[in-house]
Amino acid sequence: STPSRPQPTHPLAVAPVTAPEATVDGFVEQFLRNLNNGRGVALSASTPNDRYFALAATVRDYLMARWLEDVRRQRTAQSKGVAYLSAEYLLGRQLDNNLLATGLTEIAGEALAACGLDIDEVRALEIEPGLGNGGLGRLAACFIDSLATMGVPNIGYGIRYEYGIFRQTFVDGQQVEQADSWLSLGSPWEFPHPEAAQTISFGGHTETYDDDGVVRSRWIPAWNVQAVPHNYMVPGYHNGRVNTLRLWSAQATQGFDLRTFNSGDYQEAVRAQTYAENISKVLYPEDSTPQGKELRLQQQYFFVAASISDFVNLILPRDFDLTRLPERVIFQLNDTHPVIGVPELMRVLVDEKGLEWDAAWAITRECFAYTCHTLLPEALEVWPSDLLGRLLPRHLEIIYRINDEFLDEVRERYGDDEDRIRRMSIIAPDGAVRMAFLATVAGSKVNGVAELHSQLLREKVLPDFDEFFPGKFTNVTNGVTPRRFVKLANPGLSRLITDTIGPGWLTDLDRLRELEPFADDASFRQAFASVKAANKRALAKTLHARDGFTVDDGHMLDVMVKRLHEYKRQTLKLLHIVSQYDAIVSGRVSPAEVTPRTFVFGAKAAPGYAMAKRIIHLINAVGEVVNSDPRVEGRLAVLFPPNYNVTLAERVVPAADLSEQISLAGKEASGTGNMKFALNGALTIGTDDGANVEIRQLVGDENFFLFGMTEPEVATLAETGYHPIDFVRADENLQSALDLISSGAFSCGDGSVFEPVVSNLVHHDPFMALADFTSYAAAQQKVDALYADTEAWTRSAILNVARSGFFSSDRSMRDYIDRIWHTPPVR
Ligand code: Z2T
Repeated sequence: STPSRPQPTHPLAVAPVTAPEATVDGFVEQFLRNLNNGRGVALSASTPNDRYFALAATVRDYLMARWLEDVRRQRTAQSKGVAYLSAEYLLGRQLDNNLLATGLTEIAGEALAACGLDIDEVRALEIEPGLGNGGLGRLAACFIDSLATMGVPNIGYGIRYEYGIFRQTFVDGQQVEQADSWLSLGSPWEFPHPEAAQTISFGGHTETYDDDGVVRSRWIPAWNVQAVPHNYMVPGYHNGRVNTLRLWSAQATQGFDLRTFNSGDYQEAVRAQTYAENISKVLYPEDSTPQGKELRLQQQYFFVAASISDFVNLILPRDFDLTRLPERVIFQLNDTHPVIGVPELMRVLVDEKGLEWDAAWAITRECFAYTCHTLLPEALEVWPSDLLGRLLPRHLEIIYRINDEFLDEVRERYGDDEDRIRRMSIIAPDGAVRMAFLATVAGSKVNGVAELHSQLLREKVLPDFDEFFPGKFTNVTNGVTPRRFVKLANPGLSRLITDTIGPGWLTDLDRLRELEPFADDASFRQAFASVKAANKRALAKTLHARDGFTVDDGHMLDVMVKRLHEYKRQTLKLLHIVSQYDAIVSGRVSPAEVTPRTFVFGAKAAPGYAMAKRIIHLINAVGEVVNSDPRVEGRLAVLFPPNYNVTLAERVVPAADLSEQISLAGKEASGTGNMKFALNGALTIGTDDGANVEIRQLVGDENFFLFGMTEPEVATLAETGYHPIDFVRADENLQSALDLISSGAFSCGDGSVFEPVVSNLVHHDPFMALADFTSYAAAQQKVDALYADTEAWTRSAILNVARSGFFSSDRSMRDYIDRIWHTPPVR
């Protein structure tokens, strides 16, 4: 029931509260009010956590009136908005971002100083919400930042995991996971609304019934949970706009479900409660190999059903004509994780709202669009039909009907081409539901995340669908938010850019082009190089405090940070390091001939991915040996700070000289780290894969170190038969690097420790690292040569920055709006 609307008579009550005054005095007063009234402590008695909470609350207070206004507008205006459905949001820290958005950074610093506090100390307390695995979750966070900055109505929907991506530690060089209890001290950024909880049902069976002569189906669920919304502000940059991120948390219901779940047994009732609340307990840490677990399907349905109901029943007016739903919303499916939303919207429209099937299907097809983020076959989600039928029996029925009608259309077009029908069926021969197919059939558009990826998606993964649905497939190349990854992460570079080309570039990143002529300006190069040097020193400080590492000032910083996966080929990089080390210790080169480099790795392995964990162990083992071998004379260092996350990325990216983007061609859908590095003036050594292709085209061949096979060459080699041993025999540096690992040089003489890694490479090498080694090593020599010419290197680095404006997520959002969403900004 809707509560009655208040009829205020007091003039202060007719509009949302006004923001505190944006002055140091105004900030101090509000901060102290929040500390006293919100935390219940005096400044003199406050803990660092009290101060962090009060500071966050103060920033919130400046955003509140704008937020309430945008929420109101969302309900009353007739405009179309984006409902972004994503199981992951890798947000990173909020405080600095929200200070930046509001323009309060300096005022806040001064205000805290006036209270005798150091804002840097307060800022350091924030635990980042790690509600994502990697690129896909971080992309969602960049997109909602851009939408707010562009004034496009958007709600991000997702899951409020109690535990985000695990905290990685190393014990004897091996990954050990710890729970990420990011909420243990509470979060000052969320607004929980338990009173607005949605009931989400599961299990049971379906039955048919007679509805005035029409046979209809309905779902009799067996149990349910409450989905409690937690709202977060998503402020635009300097534009007074604030969108909403709504994350759902699972809470057990009392009553009905507990009774059906047990027979009055208290122990059992408590168990059932735990079972329900497990749904939002923990993020699945697999980035590319979904495990097909029932709990994961529960998570997916849980947040998608809550989100669709929220939009249809609460955000739209009560009497809204649902045939016009596509005029008000596009549900963007961030990979297949939310695809169960397709049959859910059908169920809502047909079973709950009483629409005819055909009308409901026409609406549904217009309301969804699907983004695919992978090409790895094992990453394409499928759900066994028995599991789906047990958990969501009505949805399985709906999927069967969607498939039957779709295959009828295929038959109409192609006749009884049974082979094609088998290939295109949403239901696989073993009965499993292919979620990417369902998304493709239902989506108004299907997009890949970089040009090459979209092309391979059309030609190799879904060719039958591309032929069947002309115009449905499109590309939107990923992007990253320059607010977080340039302005916040790299204040030095940002200042230099603004001093050189004026302000405005941060919301119009193509304007970085105006830096191009300055690549030839010696004093600009000098300034640019000193920013990079300062960023390196800042990283060195961070790594020293965090992990006790030392970074030598004169070293090139060579960085590979991303999830650990064989297709990304951390082993290729490692083999090159080992071969350089080998060349020194075997006396083939003198240390003086080696360009001094510090290699930085950052990578989490999925906890069940044994090979990935062995590779982490090997990287640490190599580091241990190389870093302490006096024969190296300090020319090489391998650093592997544990627990790489957004917060660390913001330190590492601006400090990097060289960005390693070395996946096997055709495997990395896009990559987004590659964009962050280029925008911060690192040069890329990379394969012709994902968005590397576009980066190289934009920055120019001469400012990019390309190596390795192209995707067609990879395909040909795979077809003709790949024998990694041939490549070992052809390159003696590779041979001896492998031999050195096998000899136990990095495992106290025990060659068996890393034997699985070596033999997997030599005998299988599923991602052809050995085939690309020679070419990689040659490209690394070119890196050394250019690095030796400081001025030429800096010139290239500047051109990387100047020519990477395309990779702003603002541009990605414009592309989605123009090609897929048709949701213009609202003034
Ligand atoms: C992920 O981060 C990505 C793809 C996935 O496929 C799953 C996860 Cl968790 C199911 C990454 C891609 O690997 C990367 O190339 C891309 O840049 C990123 O998504 C964003 O599109």
